[in-house]
Amino acid sequence: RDVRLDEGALVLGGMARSIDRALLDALTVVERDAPFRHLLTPGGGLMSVAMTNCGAVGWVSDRSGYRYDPVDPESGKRWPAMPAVFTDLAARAANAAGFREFAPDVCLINRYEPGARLSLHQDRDEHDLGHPIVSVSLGLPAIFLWGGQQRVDRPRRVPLTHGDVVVWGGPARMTFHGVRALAEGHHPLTGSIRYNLTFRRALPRG
Ligand code: MD5
Ligand code: FE
Repeated sequence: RDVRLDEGALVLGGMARSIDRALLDALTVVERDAPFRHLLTPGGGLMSVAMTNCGAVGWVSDRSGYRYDPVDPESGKRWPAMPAVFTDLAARAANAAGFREFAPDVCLINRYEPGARLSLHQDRDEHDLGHPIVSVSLGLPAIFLWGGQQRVDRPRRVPLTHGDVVVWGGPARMTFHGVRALAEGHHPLTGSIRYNLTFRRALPRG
């Protein structure tokens, strides 16, 4: 069930399934203090994916650009702490892919409703791109688009389902990627929603 997509990208099929309820319960707590919101892009459009964060910083976007911010601009307060069940899973997944002592300082949480999508992009707002990103899919399945090092490279379609964990690192870290528009459906734990948790090391240590 574990598939290496390429050097540096490892799919740990279903790794989070056994703790799915604990993850979703923890998400409910995060959401209470930092509700999901549709961010404005620098171009002025609203993202179809709704987002929130937990950890020392959070990824945000507005008319001025993208950044990691220690404060949630909606509340003016710090982001909720990262739940232990999140931190523990991220560290175990990174270890399984050969990244020792991964200490994420942010978990960006994406919420997809039917029709929501993520167009092809690279994740390059983090200080040290040597750290991996760990992503956890929960709820409805999605088709992940796994491109190349250049935007024009034709992406492969990778189905990601409930409980799948992917570790993206090394040469894969800067790959162009996206998520196709979510199809309608029903999942017993999330209803008509897909969640994706992405664990990142955004800031330098210290
Ligand atoms: C998602 N989220 O399914 C994806 C999963 C995001 C985002 O893309 O930026 O929030 S993370 C997929 C990912 C992260 C870093 C590198 C690569 C893929 N990659 O090299 O393909 O909501
Ligand atoms: Fe991304």
